[in-house]
Amino acid sequence: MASLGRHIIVEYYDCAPEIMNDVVLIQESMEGAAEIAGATIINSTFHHFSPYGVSGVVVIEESHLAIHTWPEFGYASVDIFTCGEAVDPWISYQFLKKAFKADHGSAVELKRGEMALLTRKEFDVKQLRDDKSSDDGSPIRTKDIWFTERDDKIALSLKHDGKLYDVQSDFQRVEVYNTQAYGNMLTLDGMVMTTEKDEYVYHEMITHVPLLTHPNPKRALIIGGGDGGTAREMLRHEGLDEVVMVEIDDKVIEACREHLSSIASALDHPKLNLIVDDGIKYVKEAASGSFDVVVVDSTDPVGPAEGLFSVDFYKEVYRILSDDGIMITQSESPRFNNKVFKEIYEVYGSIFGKDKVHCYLAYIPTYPTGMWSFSYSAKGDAHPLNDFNKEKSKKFSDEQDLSYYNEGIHESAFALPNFVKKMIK
Ligand code: SPD
Repeated sequence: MASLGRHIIVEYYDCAPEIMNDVVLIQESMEGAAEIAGATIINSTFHHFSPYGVSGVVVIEESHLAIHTWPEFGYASVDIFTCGEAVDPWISYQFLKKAFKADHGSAVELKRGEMALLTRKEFDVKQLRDDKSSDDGSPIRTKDIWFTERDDKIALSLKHDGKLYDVQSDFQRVEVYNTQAYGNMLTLDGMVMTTEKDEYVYHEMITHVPLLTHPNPKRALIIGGGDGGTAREMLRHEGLDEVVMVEIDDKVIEACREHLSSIASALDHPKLNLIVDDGIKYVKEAASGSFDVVVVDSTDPVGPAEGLFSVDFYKEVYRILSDDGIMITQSESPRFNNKVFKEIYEVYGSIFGKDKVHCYLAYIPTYPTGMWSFSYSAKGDAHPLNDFNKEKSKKFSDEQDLSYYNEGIHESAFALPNFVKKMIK
């Protein structure tokens, strides 16, 4: 052997872009490439980046295989480094070229640790060795796949066991991941929308605050909310006669019915009128004064939800509210989306009147920064603190066995940190 190891540095061009963005398939291919070459896998870690791109490494007893992909160029850069004679890295190279459907590839081989240049050092090998008495000698294999929602400056990563749903709808990429910490998770265009384990914070806060403040809500409208969580919470309020929900994307509903059934559990409720259509159009065509509560349960202001953040849309919402009606919106993270946050509060103030608009907060670990805001805007005089009935709220929370909302949370959610107060002053 003329060297300790062989390192081939590989370029794969014109690969299938959808493969270059499929973290599960890439991980399986990289592990397959290691195994077919005769390597022993110890561990592998892969990340999917939002909106696209995959990085990962497979650690093998004989060294490692690493990858980074650029789906937008159909390109992958790969390192295959093997030590000893037993593993042939060129077998991995050929395997991956096929797996990635690469039109062409190129590779250079470097000899690592030229024997001619190495001198064996004298040392006591026993002292450097781990105590092996407690293990049976076989490597423990572990596997990590990560979903990452990434912005320019911050990222949120969640480890998962694979993707359960992946459809490009007419509006957005709809995916469901099986995360290890938060259960099944819905993402739209690579952004976390809801997870089984923390969804209750968002859905309880977006519904019970207005419904326990309004004196006698009868008709409620949800714009968006295709996962069904907001509808599920609303339908706990027996006084409501009807809940209309207008979701633009039937694939979101399909994904959640199939994989987030605890959130989508009320989508067939007899009082729910579920409409698959454009919420902006629905609001424009709805009769004036026809809803007591309107909840805008939207995605972030990019893609299909952009129009839900416009002045014209909120003016229409104002029009369709009854005289003492309340509008609630998810109003992003004050820290993370500070520009949008400031702008929308200005708009709400200009439509409802400054003193009729209030911001409240909740803590949602899977959203950027964890601090999330909701806006409360009243057409009439319903004040979220002066007009809410503490006893009724406590009774409701106890009877319904809620996980987040209670009378104390209702009040304290409106206590804002100074930096948030300044932003909406
Ligand atoms: N960045 C996350 C914003 C998500 C807001 N909507 C979530 C929908 C849950 N029903």
